[in-house]
Amino acid sequence: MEAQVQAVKEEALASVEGAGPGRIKELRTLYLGRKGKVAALFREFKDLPPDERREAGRSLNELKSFLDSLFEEAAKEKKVEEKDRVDVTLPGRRPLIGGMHPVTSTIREICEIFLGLGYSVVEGPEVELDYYNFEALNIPRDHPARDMQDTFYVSPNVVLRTHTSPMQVRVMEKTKPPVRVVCPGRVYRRDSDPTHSPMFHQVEGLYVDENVSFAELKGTLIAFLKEIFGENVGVRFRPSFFPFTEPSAEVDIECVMCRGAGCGLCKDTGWLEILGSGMVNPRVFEMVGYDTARYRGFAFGLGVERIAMLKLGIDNIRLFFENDLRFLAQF
Ligand code: 2NM
Repeated sequence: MEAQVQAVKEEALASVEGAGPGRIKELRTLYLGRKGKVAALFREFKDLPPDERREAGRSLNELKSFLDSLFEEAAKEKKVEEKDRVDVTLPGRRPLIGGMHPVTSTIREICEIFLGLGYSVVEGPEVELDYYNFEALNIPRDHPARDMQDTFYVSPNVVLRTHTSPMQVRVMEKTKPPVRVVCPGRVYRRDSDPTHSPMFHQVEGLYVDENVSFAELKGTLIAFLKEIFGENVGVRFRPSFFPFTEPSAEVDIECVMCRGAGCGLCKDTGWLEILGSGMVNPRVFEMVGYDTARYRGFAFGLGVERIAMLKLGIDNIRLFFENDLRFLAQF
């Protein structure tokens, strides 16, 4: 009996060598199944003379548990091997490639147009003195724009800039005309709904020289809007008011959705407000030390997200700031 047990043991050991998971299962049945080799030995065991049974019984039970763990270990090893194997026929994993944020590409596009018209691009602080954000722009102490409702105050004399014009004041303080600059950047206002975000981006432009006229303001802004929205875009100028310009004009373009027919986007007017502009108020020039008899200028300001939303057909400003790749990867 002992010799038979040894033989089965060696045979089993040799059989698992190199066997796949399916084969190991088969081998298990072949050795440990109801009609298997171990069961056959147990049947022989019954016919042994009583004095041999004790020894043989121990040996058989040992064989059984040996085979049990042999097949179990072999199956486990197989699984690990499969998991760690590299399937060289699988297609490779493509790395995610980043792209430019639509707000950034819109800022670039806007600045590029003004660079072509001879303007420089300048950037400045987002945390700004009340003086540059309001005072120097002829926005008086009691102006509604200064209200705590609209402006983030850092301290009584320091604010998060509500527009990028304070940077233009800084440029004028340091530079004699002619001045041609555009100022892109983040601005902050206490405002939040589908088309307003407490942080958004502006580009403001300034042109100062002798004999700058309102006709040049119109020509420049029409040329700009044609580059951005296409040669055939309709443009109109409406009288408006800003403390830092006089006269002031709001500029509309024909609705990009209904082309002037009237729809939900343009509230049935056929027109969309796109930027603010005007001839720089001489009081602003006085504050930066420019000779108001000699110099005139025009200025304008626009919201970058608004332009990007109209160009790309986006109806909620939040989408720009949620960093959802399902949105961002479309651009
Ligand atoms: C606007 C509308 C009109 C503006 C004025 C100035 C400055 F510094 F020259 F006074 N910068 N930007 C301006 C004028 C901005 O935004 C709607």
